[in-house]
Order: sequence, then structure tokens, then C-alpha cells
Amino acid sequence: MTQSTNNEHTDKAGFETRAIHAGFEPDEMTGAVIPPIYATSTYKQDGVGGMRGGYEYSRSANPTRTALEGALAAVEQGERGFAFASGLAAEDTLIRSLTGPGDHAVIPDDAYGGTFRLFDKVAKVWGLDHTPAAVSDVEAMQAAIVPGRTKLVWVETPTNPMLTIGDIEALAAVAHDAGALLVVDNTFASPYLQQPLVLGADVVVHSTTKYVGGHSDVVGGALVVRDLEIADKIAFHQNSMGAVAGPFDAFLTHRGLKTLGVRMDRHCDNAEKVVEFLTGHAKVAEVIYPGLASHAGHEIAARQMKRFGGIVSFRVTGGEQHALDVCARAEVFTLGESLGGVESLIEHPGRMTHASVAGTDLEVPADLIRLSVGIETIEDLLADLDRALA
Ligand code: P1T
Repeated sequence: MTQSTNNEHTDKAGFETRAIHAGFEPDEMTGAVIPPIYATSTYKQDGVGGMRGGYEYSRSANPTRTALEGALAAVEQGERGFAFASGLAAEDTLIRSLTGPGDHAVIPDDAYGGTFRLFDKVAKVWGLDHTPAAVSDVEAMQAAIVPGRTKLVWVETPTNPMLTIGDIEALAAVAHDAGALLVVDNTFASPYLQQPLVLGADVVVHSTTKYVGGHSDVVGGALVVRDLEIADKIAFHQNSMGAVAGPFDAFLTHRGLKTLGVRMDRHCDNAEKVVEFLTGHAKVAEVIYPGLASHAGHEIAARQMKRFGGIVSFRVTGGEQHALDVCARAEVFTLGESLGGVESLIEHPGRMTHASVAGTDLEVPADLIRLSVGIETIEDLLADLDRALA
């Protein structure tokens, strides 16, 4: 049941080796190379309290989930990983593990709409208030801290959907100076491109629904930490709140994680070509991608990310209706929410993923389109965009 013992021989290995081997040794009885799906809710005890390997009940721990959690810790270079039923379940568990009524959090003024809704409509009712600030502006993030009350400085980098970049090292210093913890939602970069714990972050959050799972066939979330006291609080709340990843979901997520490196490289290759195609296109007003030298966060992104990712946002020249039309005309790019799967997706954040931030500080431009560039043949993706924009 302990995770770190499974990772001993992979601790110093390269990223892909960790992604493929950490968290699981071939099954002792059968030699199975892949963690079996332990579809069991409970475990036989050898006399009261005589647990085999520490397994007692599958909300508390399940071997398929343990394997995934060990692998997640290894790819983020953390000590403990925790797998949840969704990204938002992971976030909710984290918030309750590390804050209480009367506390305060600094959150991005540009974030996934569901994350904002969790802070604004759920955590606030519970007594945790928040101040949005720009993740790209370290001084603004610092100014938003309420001395003595701020427990979390929470960022996404790159953000969803504006792809704003936050300087993880600088933000960690600011948070720690104020006695707060830095939480980084690493969903857009994935652990292959960026490892926030190495840069000083205290907690990494993932919607594993996205690049980690990678095939749009499972919803899940994760938390990874280095500090064992924080880990104990999360472990207690994971079990007490119960929003865990089930064994089938843990299996699919773990299977996806093994190919993260090769998939991300192709996502990045294709995204770079899409950016090149959109830049200067007559119907495109602005292309937003941290890999562009003109992007305000380019230098920081180049320092803290291996490459710049598979998400490209852009604004069209003809306003909201034009953006909606482009979304409707695309064919290879499937119109749908979510991101990070092998297939390309297109969406209108204002009406779809970020509808819950309409009328708030986090509202997104109406002429904005977000692409999750998949790993299909690049010529087909470019031809599709050309048709959709025409
Ligand atoms: O959907 P879920 O697995 O609960 O994860 C929530 C979440 C958390 N953080 C980020 C950065 C996210 O992008 C998401 C989910 N986002 C979408 C569904 C989307 O289309 O943007």
C-alpha cells in the first residue's frame, strides 16, 4: 500500500522510464506486467486487523489506484500522489484538507470556469473567501494576499483558456513569505512539460481527464505533494470525503500515463504548425500560444517548460458569431469540451467551458476559440482549419 517503496528503482530514472515503470512491480503471483483491475470493495483479513498489504476497504486504498498514485508521484518528482474521481474532486479535497472557514485563497483571474465556480459558489459558502489576481503579475498576486488569512496561492500555468504564464519560482517565494502554500494546476502543461514541485510549488493539481489519461475515455483528478505532513492531511481527507478514483478509471488513467511523453511531443509538434498556420491568417485577429516570442510569458515559459504544449487559443476578426460559425464548421476538430486527448477538439470558451464565469472578473472574450490540438496527421488538421475559417 505504501507508494514510495514501489518507486525505489525508478527514483533516478528518466521521465518515460518513470511513467512506464514507477508504482508497480510485476505481480508476485502471476508476473502480470500491468496492474490488474482490482474490482473489489473489500479484502479478507487474516484475523481481525490482519490486513494483507494494508488493504482494508477500497475507499481507503485499492491496489489499482495505489499503482497509479505511485506513478503520478514519480512523474511529478513528488513523494505522494492521490487519485480522485475528477479534477474538481481533487480540488475540493485539497481545499478542505488545507483550509477552513475564515481562511482566504488567491486564485487566478483567468482559470478553468469550474475551478472558479468551486471557489465562488461552494468554498465561499463554507467560509473560504478568495481574491482573483493575474498569475502573470507576481506583485498583483502578492498584493492579493491577506496577511494571516491567506492559506493558498492557487495558479494555473498555462491558464485555461488564455494561456497566461505564471513564474512558479517567484510565486512560491511570495506565497511562502506570507506563510501560504503554492498550488499549481499543471493540467495544461502535463508532468512531461513542467514539474512545479521541483520549482518550489507545494501541491500539484491535475485534471487527469486531460493529457495524463490522454484518450478522452476517463474522468479523473490527482494531487501530488512532497511534504509528508501535507500528504497526511490529504490522505485523511481523501478517505474521509471519499471522492476516489475507482479501479477501472485508475487503470485507464495509468495506461494513458505510460505514453504521455510521446503523445505530448506530437501534440507540441502539431500545435506549433497550427500556430504557424493561424498567424497572419486574414480571418484571425490574434493567436495566443506561449511558444510565440511575442507572448508576454514566453521567456518564463521557456525557462520552466520543456515545450509549450498542445493548446492554442485564438481570436477571430468577425466577433462572437464568427467564432461560433468556425466552431460549427470544423470537422476533424470535434466540437466539444475538454482537451488533452489524442483527437483534436475545438470549443467556444465563452459559451461552453467558461460559461460559469460570464459577468465576473474572469469573463473570457466572446471572439475566442480554444483548440486542443490532437495527434492526427497535421495536413488534415490544417486543411480543416482552413475550411472552417474560410
Ligand atoms: O473536469 P475535471 O476532471 O473535474 O477537471 C477540472 C479541471 C481542472 N483544471 C483545469 C485546468 C481544467 O481544464 C479542468 C477541466 N477543464 C475542462 C473540462 C475544459 O474543457 O477546459
